[in-house]
Amino acid sequence: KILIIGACGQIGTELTMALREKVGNQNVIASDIREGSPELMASGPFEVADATNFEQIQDLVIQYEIDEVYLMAAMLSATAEKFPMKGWALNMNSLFHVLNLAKDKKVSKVFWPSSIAVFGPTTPKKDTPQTTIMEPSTVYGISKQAGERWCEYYHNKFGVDVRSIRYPGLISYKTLPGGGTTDYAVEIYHEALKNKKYTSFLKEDTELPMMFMDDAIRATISLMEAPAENVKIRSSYNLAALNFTPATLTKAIQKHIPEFEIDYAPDFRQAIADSWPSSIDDSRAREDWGWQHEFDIDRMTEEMLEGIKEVHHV
Ligand code: VAH
Repeated sequence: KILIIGACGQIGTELTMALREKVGNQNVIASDIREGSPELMASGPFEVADATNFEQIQDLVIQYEIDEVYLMAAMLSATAEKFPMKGWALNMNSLFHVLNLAKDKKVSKVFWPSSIAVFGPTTPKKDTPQTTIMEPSTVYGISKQAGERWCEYYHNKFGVDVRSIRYPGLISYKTLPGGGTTDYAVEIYHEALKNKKYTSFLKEDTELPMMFMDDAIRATISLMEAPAENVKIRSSYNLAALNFTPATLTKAIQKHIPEFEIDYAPDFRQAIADSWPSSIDDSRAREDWGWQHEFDIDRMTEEMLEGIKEVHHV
């Protein structure tokens, strides 16, 4: 049985639907601090739980005889800058609860998401290597770097089978992201369809590593299904698909909506984006467990525009 904590989030929602498709609805228990989309709620067991409350998580693990936990609950980069201590508490305490349940053999496998936010202003920005200087300058990035250290420690010290991916900015249409710095790349599609114009909170030449959600979900499941001996990195794997700027994304959208216009009004999130890499070297994920992205910017743009029309009736 699988427990997904944070099942109503941007990744959690699609991960829940994909895993239910794969292993059967009743074998995937979705949990979050509040209820989720009607589609998610209708598709299988759901439990309201606080990811920072050990007893609540332990009760779910025992009650449903959980084998694997995907811990997708977190406070993202922009919001965590507004509430540093809440962001640290949520991102770290939830991880300790799940790692300790695994250490006590109450669960056999853990997935925990890291992020390109673990890299900072002193990290090489182009083709950022798997192992390199990491001085994250955001609360979220600090929590992800610390989390990676703890995952590797619990694996090496207690044999915990925890696996992790440093997600780039993720782009999807089934749920709106909350509080991220890469969210402009989701909002822009909704605005292009609704208003044919968008004001970007990042400058036009801000290049960031990005990925369509379908690729991210497939990578997550592929890593979790890989033989343990192939998962040689137990901090977190670099993962990449594409990297683009708001200007490049605008051109991809204008192929479908020629009259779409963008203007730029950078806000506090520009400094966060400026501290992150512009492209990632994910050769270790390709070598160790056969990662290969499938969506380029044009295919992603088609999927996003079609998906938004369908799901949000624009
Ligand atoms: C954020 N979408 O913007 C997340 C992600 C790399 C970006 O961590 O905070």
